[in-house]
Formats: sequence, structure tokens, C-alpha cells
Amino acid sequence: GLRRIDHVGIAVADLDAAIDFYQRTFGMRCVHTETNTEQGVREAMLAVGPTTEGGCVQLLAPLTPESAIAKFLDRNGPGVQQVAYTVADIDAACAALRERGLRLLYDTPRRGTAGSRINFVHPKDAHGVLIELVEV
Ligand code: CMX
Repeated sequence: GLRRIDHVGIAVADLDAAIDFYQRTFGMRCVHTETNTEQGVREAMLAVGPTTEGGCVQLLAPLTPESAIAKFLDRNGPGVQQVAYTVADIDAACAALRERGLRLLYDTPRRGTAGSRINFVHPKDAHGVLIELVEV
């Protein structure tokens, strides 16, 4: 089952400007940045509270025009792109959701932030929200 909200993912055009905005406006702390070429993103994790236990905001900027984030920005402009929940066993979680008829985007989990194993529920099967599962 799900444990907690890991992060809310927000698509942005300019990663550095967005990091600066969240740090200065809300006092969030940038705890991690990385480039994930497989996902086509440059990303930053900002802790909402004093530790990441309070959940994070994940800022996502496109690496290429064909990436999922570039497509999202073209269609919607900047904004919330996904909500991510932690699970202890992603293989079991995906199997359970498939059994309930939900479409998982990947047959097997792929590499997410900091080498974590991730998969996504299609937004059309989740009331219009792209749901990410992160194994922690
Ligand atoms: N949230 C809600 N709805 C979304 C959406 C999103 N993020 N992305 C697309 N949709 C909607 C589209 O608006 C479209 O709706 P309509 O048919 O009503 O117009 C519908 O879903 C299907 O769109 P599609 O053309 O079939 O699919 P897309 O090419 O837009 O791709 C998705 C959508 C979710 C399959 C793709 O974005 C994807 O593979 N995402 C997973 C990977 C990802 O998001 N990586 C970036 C983050 C990396 C990380 O977290 O580490």
C-alpha cells in the first residue's frame, strides 16, 4: 500500500528561476538536483519542511523538445504535472493496481530520482492525475 506523499511534481521552463522562487518565497530548501536523460528532465527536489519527511516539491524542466515535460508545457504551460506516493514494494503495488484494471505506463519499473525505482499510473485511469509510485 501507499505510505505517504513523496513529492508533487511541477513542470517549469526555467529550473534555476523556479528553484530561486521556491527558496525565497517559501523558504524551501533544495536538497537534490539531477539530470535524468531517460526521463528527459533536469530536476530539483525541495524539502517543504525542515526534513524531507514533510514531502517535497519536485521541479521538472525539459531536456529535449520531445520529452514528457516539454509536451506538458506546450499543452498546459507550467503547473502541477504529477503526484508521487511512496511504496515499500513497487512490484507488488503495480501488480495490485493492474489487477484493479489501471494502466501502468511501464511493464517494469524504471530509474527515477536518485536511482529509485518508479512507475506511473496513466492520468486517464486516475481522475486526470498522473500518479507516480516511488519505491523507498
Ligand atoms: N497530468 C494529467 N493529464 C495528463 C498529463 C499529466 N501529466 N499528461 C497528459 N495528460 C492527458 C492529456 O492532456 C491527454 O488528455 P486528452 O486526451 O483529454 O487531451 C491524455 O492525458 C493522454 O495524452 P496522450 O497524448 O496519450 O499522452 P501524452 O503523450 O501527453 O503523455 C503521459 C502522457 C502521462 C503518458 C506521459 O507524460 C508520460 O509518459 N509520463 C511519464 C513520465 C514522466 O512524466 N516523466 C517526467 C517526470 C520524471 C520524474 O518524475 O522523474
